[in-house]
Amino acid sequence: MTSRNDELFARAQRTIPAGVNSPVRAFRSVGGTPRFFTRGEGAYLWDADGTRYIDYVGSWGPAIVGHAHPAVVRAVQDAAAGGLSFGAPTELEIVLAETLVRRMPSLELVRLVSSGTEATMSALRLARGYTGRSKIVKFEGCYHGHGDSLLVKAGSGALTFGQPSSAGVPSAIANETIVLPYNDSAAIEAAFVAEGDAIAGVIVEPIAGNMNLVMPAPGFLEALRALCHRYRAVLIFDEVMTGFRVHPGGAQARFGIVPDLTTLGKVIGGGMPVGAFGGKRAIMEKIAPLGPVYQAGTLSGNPVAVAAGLATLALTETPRFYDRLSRTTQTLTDGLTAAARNAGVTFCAQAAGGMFGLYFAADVPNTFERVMACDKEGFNAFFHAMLDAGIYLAPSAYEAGFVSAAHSDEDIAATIATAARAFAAVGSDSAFV
Ligand code: HOZ
Repeated sequence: MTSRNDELFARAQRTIPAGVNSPVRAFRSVGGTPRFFTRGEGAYLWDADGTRYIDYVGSWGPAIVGHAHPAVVRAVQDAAAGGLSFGAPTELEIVLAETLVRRMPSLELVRLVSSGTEATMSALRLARGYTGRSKIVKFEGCYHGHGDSLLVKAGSGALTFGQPSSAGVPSAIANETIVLPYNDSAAIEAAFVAEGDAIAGVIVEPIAGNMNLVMPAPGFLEALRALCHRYRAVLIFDEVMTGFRVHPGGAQARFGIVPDLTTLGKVIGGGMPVGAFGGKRAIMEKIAPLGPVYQAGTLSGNPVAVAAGLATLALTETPRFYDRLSRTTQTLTDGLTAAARNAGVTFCAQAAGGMFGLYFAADVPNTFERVMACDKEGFNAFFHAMLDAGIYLAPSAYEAGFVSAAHSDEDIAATIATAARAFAAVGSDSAFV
């Protein structure tokens, strides 16, 4: 019998490229039919066939308090009733800026935009405008949205589909991007020695979440900080994913490193389109109309989106919010690791705050090469076994997973029990062990 998901997927492909509005959603890497969701509540999603899933994608990060939290929905309804968009300043956007600055003190000034991609594109332009230099350093497997300068050896969907460097990016732009291996302090030092006076900035995911999940090696972020300081380049932490997800003050607070600029998104919009970039006053003052670097947006600081973000951030400020979120995520990854071991499956997992990585490998990878060496077929088999049993994981071996405050102990236990059956059922498959 054809499912409603199949029907919708066939229909979608008639008018939308590959039937989706963002590539990873197409399930091309794992195969099969994407689920078309009709509803989300707490830790759960329901698809067009009425099937319920425990959700570990969380809209790719924003849903940190779970789906449709009543306080967030109320804030959105109240804001919407007062008008959807004015294209003019509101008090609420000041409150969001004040909240971000309080929680992330490296932000001396912050500007709101509508997506993480916009935030990273603007931060790069600002780094170039501030320094008067043109080259940007990024790391292989890191993804910073789909801006031209950043789609060179990128992670996420670009990596998933084997096109880490996009067609359509002029070589004149790609040539301004220096790509180095993540976690390789010697390589970045060598790049600065060779081209230090041409490097405007270094952009990095302080925990990489778009090539599965890769933690920074001890000393790596410190080396970036010291080198950017020495060569007067702008250090940009892309915290679109990690911001207010791995620590109350983001990855920069977790590791005690102060970047020059930070980009944010996802959690700060609570599921609505909000991004932000901010940092040192002297750099941010180069932004128009204070300075010569232009950036603008009709929907920037949109009142409904800002209301959702503020309500979400307020919910994360309850005592022990991050302790519990981290514990829940750790319980999940410990349980999955134990279930795989019992089934004799080569697998490991790790948690970072409310993010996690799953690896069909003996050891947790700390480089791009080691991520690429993980057993992708094993992941795909596991993904489908879990999906069939009502657990929704990211449909790619190269994406991090996300846990929300709405995931109960029972949800985690049910997920581990399901994984134990999935590992046992497919564990004897040679592609999986
Ligand atoms: N690039 C996003 C994950 N890292 C996926 C965005 C989406 O499909 O919504």
